[in-house]
Amino acid sequence: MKKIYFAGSIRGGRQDAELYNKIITLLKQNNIVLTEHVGNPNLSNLETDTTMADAQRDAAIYTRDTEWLKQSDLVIAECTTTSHGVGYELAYAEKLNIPCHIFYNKTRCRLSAMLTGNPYFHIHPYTTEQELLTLLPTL
Ligand code: 6IA
Repeated sequence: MKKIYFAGSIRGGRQDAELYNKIITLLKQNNIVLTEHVGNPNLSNLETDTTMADAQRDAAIYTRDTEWLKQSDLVIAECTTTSHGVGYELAYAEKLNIPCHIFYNKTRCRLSAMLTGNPYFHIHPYTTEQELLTLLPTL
């Protein structure tokens, strides 16, 4: 089974969280998804947990996520909602030579030229959710 790092917006905005959840559920049928939390609809509440200092928590997230990236065989990113973190993860994965597939809804956003202009990335514009979900098992 492939280890997949799924990347989707968290602080960039959670409007596509339900879609992330569907993608993760589908990918989990035949793969290990290292980043299941990205599809968690309650993540915004967890994010406001004040039991740990912000800097300490963010450092722990960065360390854990970059460790997972290093272990992954494939990165799949849903980029319709713009996210600094997802952009960073894609650049990080490129440096590690991990194949990266980027999906975005072309009726809702225009992807950054830093992604579309880089031939390293496999970019999949889509118009309907179904189109995206049908493409996933072919990767
Ligand atoms: O800039 P963003 O927050 O939108 O970046 C989203 C990306 O960064 C995702 O693909 C994640 O892999 C990673 N990331 C950002 N924040 C978190 C996070 N937050 N947990 C895990 N990965 C993250 C806190 C969760 C909570 C349980 C306290």
